[in-house]
Formats: sequence, C-alpha cells, structure tokens
Amino acid sequence: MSLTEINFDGIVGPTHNYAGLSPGNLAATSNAGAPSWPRAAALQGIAKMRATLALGLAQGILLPHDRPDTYWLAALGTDAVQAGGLWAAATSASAMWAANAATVSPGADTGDGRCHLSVANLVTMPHRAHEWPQTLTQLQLAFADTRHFAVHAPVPAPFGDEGAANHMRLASAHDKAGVEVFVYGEQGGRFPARQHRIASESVARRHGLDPAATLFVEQSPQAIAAGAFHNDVVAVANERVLFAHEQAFADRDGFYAALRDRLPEAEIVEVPAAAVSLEDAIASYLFNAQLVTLPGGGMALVLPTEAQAHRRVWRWLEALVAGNGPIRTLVPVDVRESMANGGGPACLRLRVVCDPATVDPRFLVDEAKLDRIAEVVTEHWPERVGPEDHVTLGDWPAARAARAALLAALDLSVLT
Ligand code: SUG
Repeated sequence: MSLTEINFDGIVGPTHNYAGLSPGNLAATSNAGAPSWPRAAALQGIAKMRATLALGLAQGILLPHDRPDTYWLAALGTDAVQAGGLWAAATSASAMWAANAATVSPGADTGDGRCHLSVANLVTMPHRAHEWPQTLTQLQLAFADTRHFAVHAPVPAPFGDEGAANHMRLASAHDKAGVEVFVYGEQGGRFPARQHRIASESVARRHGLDPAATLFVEQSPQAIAAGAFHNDVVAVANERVLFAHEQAFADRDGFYAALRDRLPEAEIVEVPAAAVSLEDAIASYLFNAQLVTLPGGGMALVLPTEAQAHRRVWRWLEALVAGNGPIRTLVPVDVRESMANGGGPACLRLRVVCDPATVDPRFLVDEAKLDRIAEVVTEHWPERVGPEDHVTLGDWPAARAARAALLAALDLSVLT
C-alpha cells in the first residue's frame, strides 16, 4: 500500500453563476447578479489541477452535478417554468466546491483502518442542501472498494454539516495516525453558523475516531461575523503544520495547548491580526490555500492570485517563505471565477489520503485527461451567463448536454 494525499477537485459546471445565495459569504453576496463565465471558470480549475500535477502531486476529480435539479424542484411541487425564487437554487453549480462534499478520515485514524468519508448535508443554504444525493453517488463509485473505504450518507438535518471545510487533520505524516480537529460555530451572530457541533461529533463517532485524538474547536464568532463562513477561510493544516489567523478560533490558547499536547511536533504558523487583519485575510483568501507536502520535502501554499495582489498579505507571505519555516514555496493560481462566489483554491478540492490504486481510475487525472476535459469544456460550456439567461434558458438543455458530453468523455455516463 502506498498511501498518499490525493486532491479531488470539483470541475466547475456549465451553469456556474452568481445568484448571491449565501448570506455571510461576502464575495458571493456582493457579486449577486453579475454575469458569470462558466467556460473560463472551468478552465481556471483545470489550470489549477495542472499546477498541482506539476508539483508532483496526485490529482483527482469530482464531476459537476445535473443542473437544474428538476428532481428537487419536483419534490417541492414545482418545475423549471414555475420555480420562481427556487430556480437559482436549483441551477447553482455549487457542487464545484469539493471541500464541502464530505469529511474524510484516513484509515490511520479510524477504528477499522479504512478511510471513512461522510457526505455533508449542507442543510444551511437551500441551494447546497440538495447536493448530497449526487455527491453520495459519486463517492460510492470513486471509493467503491469497501476493503479500503467506508462512504457514509449525511448526518440527518437539522444538524448542519459542511464537510472538510470545517475539518483539519494534523499528523507527523499523512500515513501516520493524527489529530482530527472539527471546527464548529455557535448560532446567534450576524451570519448563520453553518457547522453544528452535534454534526461534527456524529461524523467523528461514525468514523470510529479515537476520542483522545479528536478535538472540537469553536470558530471565533468574530471570524464568522467578518465573513469567514467556513473555517477554511481562516485556517488550513497539513501534516504537522497549522497555518491560521490569530483570530480564527474562539479559544485560541486552549486549542493550541490541546493540539500540542496530542501532537508535540505540531508547528503553528500564526498570522497576527496586527500584520493582516481578519478583513484582509477574508478579502485576499490567503488561508484558503492548499498547503501541500512536496515530494522532495518542504511544503507549498497554492493560493489565489488575489493574495498576491494584496500588498500587506503578500509582503507577509514573502517574509514567511524567506524564513526557515516549513512553508517554502508560494504558488499563486488564478481561480477568479470561483473566488467571485467565495471559493478559493482550497474550497475547490477534497483531500483523501489513500492508495491511488484503490480508487476508481476514472476519478484520477493526468495531463492527457485534463486535455480531454478542457476540450469538452471549450466546446460545450457557455462562455457567458448573464442574469437575463436565468429566465430565458428554460430547462437549460444546453447545460445537460454539456455535462453529458463530459461524462461520456470520461467513461462516466453511468452518472447521467
Ligand atoms: O457555500 N458559494 C459557496 C462557496 C463555498 C466555499 N467553500 C469553502 N469555503 N470550502 C458557499 O457559500 C455562492 C453561490 C451563489 O451565490 O450563486 C456559493 O454557494
């Protein structure tokens, strides 16, 4: 068994648009009604995957969902013509943010030694609450080998679960037992807290995690109020390194002490508020980075070009990599179309530590397969979707045909 971390990126779907559906997600609400560029969005995602392949990392994909979701509309007693306010939610391409697909516990941490995946229910936002059935189908296919994987259905409502975006894992190495950190929010603030503690505790129990190596940490209400609708907007972890904003957690000292107690080699790279304010962190998305271990040693941060464009943030990051710390390389990637909906590089991927040979190969990519995906996207994805298209496209047959073409190219028409 050669265990490695694979990043599974959500391919941006042909209905990618800005409908302002997520209160508390400042980028999404401020871009509501703006025209979107689905083809460019998907190609930016593909270029990001090429960047991680170039670093020598393993790369996988998750497929866009069938949209508009007429099954969901039918369950609500309506259809594409009469959906009214539900139309935008039925059409959203939000499944692209694969960090919200599931929470993943590698086999080294679980009771039965298998890698456990719990699909997120995403119940807080209506446009995301109907993602889970198609996510579950894909994960059951990609990780079908039950000797190595256990794929769980979502935690039941009303306990909100947003998946890996609120989960961090620290370990001396990917294949060693680690500390799993579940970050939840308390209700009552300006914006909804999407991750409920009961949901996190349920996931931990279902995965058979060792309670002594599992932490439940409250996200700081201040961070949520400033627009950190998921923990991965203010913190990211990889192996023994935690990279976080000073104001990410409600009880920062308590959390750091508990982490060091369980993993003495943990290294906390904290960005002080005096150097980068919460507002700057959220505007630049510097923490919504993929912190990855390079095959030759050292770690890289794959982060959005918005972080590079932000003077104070970039200056801090340049000083960081010039020092002697674990993070050695900065890799800016352009995912502007996703960023305009509040989704940075880390939102677009789901990390799974496993042996690639145990995954359905149709969900793994190399350069040649990315070329094929890019061809389909270039031919079938709409160049622009304006607010007027939401009413004129009817059942949006072009979007279904575009997705079907991609599934056929990947031998995944079974998902149609
Ligand atoms: O759930 N945006 C997504 C962004 C998710 C980012 N994911 C992570 N942080 N891991 C959300 O808020 C906006 C859709 C719209 O408004 O059209 C949206 O769903």
